[in-house]
Amino acid sequence: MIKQYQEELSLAVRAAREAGGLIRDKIYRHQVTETKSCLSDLVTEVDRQAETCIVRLIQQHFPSHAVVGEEQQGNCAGEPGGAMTWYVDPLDGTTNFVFGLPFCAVSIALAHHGTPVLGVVHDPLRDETFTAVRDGGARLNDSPINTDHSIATLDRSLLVTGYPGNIANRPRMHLVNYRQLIDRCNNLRALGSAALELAYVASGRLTGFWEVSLRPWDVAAGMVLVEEAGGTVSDLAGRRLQLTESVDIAATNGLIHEELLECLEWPEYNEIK
Ligand code: 2AM
Ligand code: CA
Ligand code: CA
Ligand code: CA
Repeated sequence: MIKQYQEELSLAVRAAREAGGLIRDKIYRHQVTETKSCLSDLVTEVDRQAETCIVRLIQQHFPSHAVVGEEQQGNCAGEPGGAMTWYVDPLDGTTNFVFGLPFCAVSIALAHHGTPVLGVVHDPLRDETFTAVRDGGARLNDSPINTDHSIATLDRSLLVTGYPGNIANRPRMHLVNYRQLIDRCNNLRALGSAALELAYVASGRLTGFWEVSLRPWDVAAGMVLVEEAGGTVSDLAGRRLQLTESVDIAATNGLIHEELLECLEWPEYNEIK
């Protein structure tokens, strides 16, 4: 079998580890923070430095590829409109990072005509690198990983969700979903890094994840990880996930997917009401 995207994978791992070094060096120090769209939307020098480091490496090695990064403020490096687009979240879990809560990650994905084909999520504080290439399986460092197929019902599932901070326009939907699921699952967490939470679903540490109003760089890498680890990823209506401006995502071990979706409201529901 011809292994695809191996050069891209090594570069993504190298970039994620370099950026991760910056995060590891700075996490327990005081952070100078700025706010973006609202008071809870934080950014630090480390977010920007890590992104510069990753984008520079990608552009050096793959000058014809487009690169979309969270801190580029809408500017896309490289050639937009081509077949290959990288999605870079240099520091996923900035709020945790700012507070010194050790749960954050670097997330790098490559998409081919909009379909994510490669994902790397690197946790610099535990030195854990989750990788996956489409049709090539998922790994944690050098070992293959799988979603947890020993759990088939919500009442045995450890679920995770998040509050992206920009849900002000959909608070009701968020509370309804939270209320529904807390009653139905074994337990529910909110750990603050969507990329790392998806990597944990891929490696079986969590059974399922949902979150609304995320951005493509939050989910693109984790989506490949979960699918390659044997899980299922969709939007909240069960359709194939598209990397649009705003992303609502459900990702599970596959076995609980339908039951999770049955408990979740999806945005169109609000519009219909
Ligand atoms: P970030 O740390 O890269 O911004 C937390 O639920 C998840 O939502 C994280 O992956 C976080 O990514 C993302 N997120 C997006 N917008 C956010 C915001 N305004 N405040 C906090 N988290 C946000
Ligand atoms: Ca952010
Ligand atoms: Ca993010
Ligand atoms: Ca980020």
